[in-house]
This record gives sequence, structure tokens and C-alpha cells, in this order.
Amino acid sequence: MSREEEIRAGLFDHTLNGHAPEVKTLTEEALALGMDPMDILFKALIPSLEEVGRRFEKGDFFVPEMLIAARAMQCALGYVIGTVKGDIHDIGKNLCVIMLEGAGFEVFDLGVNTPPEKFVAAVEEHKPDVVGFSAFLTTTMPMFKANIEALTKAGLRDKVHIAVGGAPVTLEYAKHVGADSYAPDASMATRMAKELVGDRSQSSSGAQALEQAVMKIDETLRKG
Ligand code: B12
Repeated sequence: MSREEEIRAGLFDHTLNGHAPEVKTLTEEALALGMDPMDILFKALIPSLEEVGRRFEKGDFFVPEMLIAARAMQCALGYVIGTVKGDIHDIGKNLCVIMLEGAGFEVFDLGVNTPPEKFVAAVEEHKPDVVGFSAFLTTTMPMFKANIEALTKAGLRDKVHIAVGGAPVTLEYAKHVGADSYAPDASMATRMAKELVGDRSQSSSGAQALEQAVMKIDETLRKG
């Protein structure tokens, strides 16, 4: 068995058993080896969640096991976000963080006044699926370009999806600086991030079963 096959098998088993730290370590190793993130998702993580769904339907798994497995997989989906250098506005960014975490992302919030080097270091360390830059001033929006240039210089530009946002930002401006996406609000930012990494899992039967279970728990808790 090649190391890549061992990693896929390990990701499958550890997700099934809810071992989040092992899932994270193996995902990091897979990315370091140059494995395609889509390969990791479709050949290991999603099949594992589908198996969780099947076991739930058969009655072999109960809601806690499903939630633990889902959580283990979510560890693999990361989002680095921060307000750019020179800017201390963070209300909009914080709303994005809350919604992204609610959607299951592991969010690394770098706070405000974040210099390009800090974004580069966080992308290197956490290997997120998405990095998001917030700017609220016309004078700090040019930092998007500076950040993208810093990521390019560090050889990381093609390894991460770049999203930008903030009150004065427009889709045209996002395209102009070379970002991959723009969202006008936290809800759209979350939907777009999920489309990138999560929605494919939603189409699987296991993930749908999981979502239904989570909704049932939510409904029950609301009723008290
Ligand atoms: C609150 C506020 C402040 C607070 C900030 C508190 C805080 N902790 O954030 C304080 C008082 C500190 C402040 C300071 C300043 N402010 Co101010 N501030 C505002 C104000 C009133 C609201 C901003 C806000 O929070 N909006 C609400 C959030 C929810 O909306 P949002 O930011 O758009 O975020 C959403 C989306 O943009 C998106 N989003 C956000 N981030 C991201 C990231 C990604 C990746 C994605 C995909 C999406 C996304 O999702 C969010 C949630 O739905 C605006 C005016 C206004 N009405 O907009 C001025 C405003 C932004 N400030 C302004 C200015 C000029 C300043 C100061 C320079 C004032 C001064 N002379 O000192 C300083 C700047 C200090 C600095 N270096 O940053 C100007 C900017 C003008 C411009 N075009 O550049 C504004 C527009 C006011 C004005 N009309 O003049 N400010």
C-alpha cells in the first residue's frame, strides 16, 4: 500500500471514529505530499461520512457518534480571516467568523490590523481552504493586493482560495486585485465558502442524514 493509500484509509477510519486530531495530522501530511484536496475529500472524508450515515440508518450509530464524526471531518475544513493592516474595523469580520463557525469551518481569526506576513504565516501553518481579507476603508483596501502579492511570493497563492469583503469593497474591485471571490455579507460569505468545500458533501446521503439529525436536535432543543 502506498503512503497515499494509507493516508486515505487512515482518514476514512479516523473520521468514522471521530478522532479529530488524527484527521488533522493526516490531512496536513496529505497536503504536504502534494495530494489533491479534492482527492482527500472525495476518496476519504466524504465516503467515511457516507458510512456514518449508513450506520445511522441501520441503527448501528446514534446521533452523538454522527456528530463526533462530522466534527472530526470539519477539522479538515479551514478558514483564515483577518482585517487588513491599518484597519481596525472588525464588526463585519466578526459576523463572518460567527457564521462560518456555525457552518462547521475551523476558523483562524487573525484579528485586526493584520500585516501581510501574518496572513502568509497563518496560511502556511493552518493550510486553510480559504483565506479572507476584510477592509472597511478606501485607504486600506489596497492591502488586498499587498496580501495577495505576499502569498504569491511565498508560493502559496495557488494553494488557497482568496475571498475579500468589507463595506466599501465591490465585486469589480475584488476582480481587479486578483481575489477569487467577493461577498457582500456574512451569509453570502459562508454560502460561498461552503460551495467551495462543503456543498459537495451535502449531496452525499451520509451528510444529508447528518444534517437532518442536527436539525432534529436543534428543533428539540428549541422546544425545550
Ligand atoms: C463602527 C465603525 C467604526 C468603529 C469600528 C469599531 C469596530 N470594532 O469595528 C470605529 C469607531 C473604531 C471606527 C473608526 C474609524 N472609522 Co469607521 N466606521 C464604522 C461604521 C459606523 C460601521 C462599520 C460596520 O461595522 N458596519 C457593519 C458591518 C456588519 O458591516 P460590514 O462592515 O459591511 O461587514 C459585512 C460585509 O462587508 C461582509 N464582510 C466583512 N468582512 C468580510 C470579509 C470577507 C472575506 C467576506 C467575504 C465578507 C466580509 O460581511 C459583513 C457582515 O455581513 C462605518 C459607517 C457605516 N455605516 O458603514 C464607519 C466607516 C467605515 N469608518 C470610516 C472612517 C473614516 C473611520 C476612521 C478613519 C475615522 C477616524 N477619522 O478616526 C477610523 C478608522 C480607524 C482605522 N484605522 O481603522 C468611514 C470609511 C470611509 C471610507 N470610505 O474609507 C466610514 C464608512 C464612515 C464614513 N461614512 O465616513 N469606525
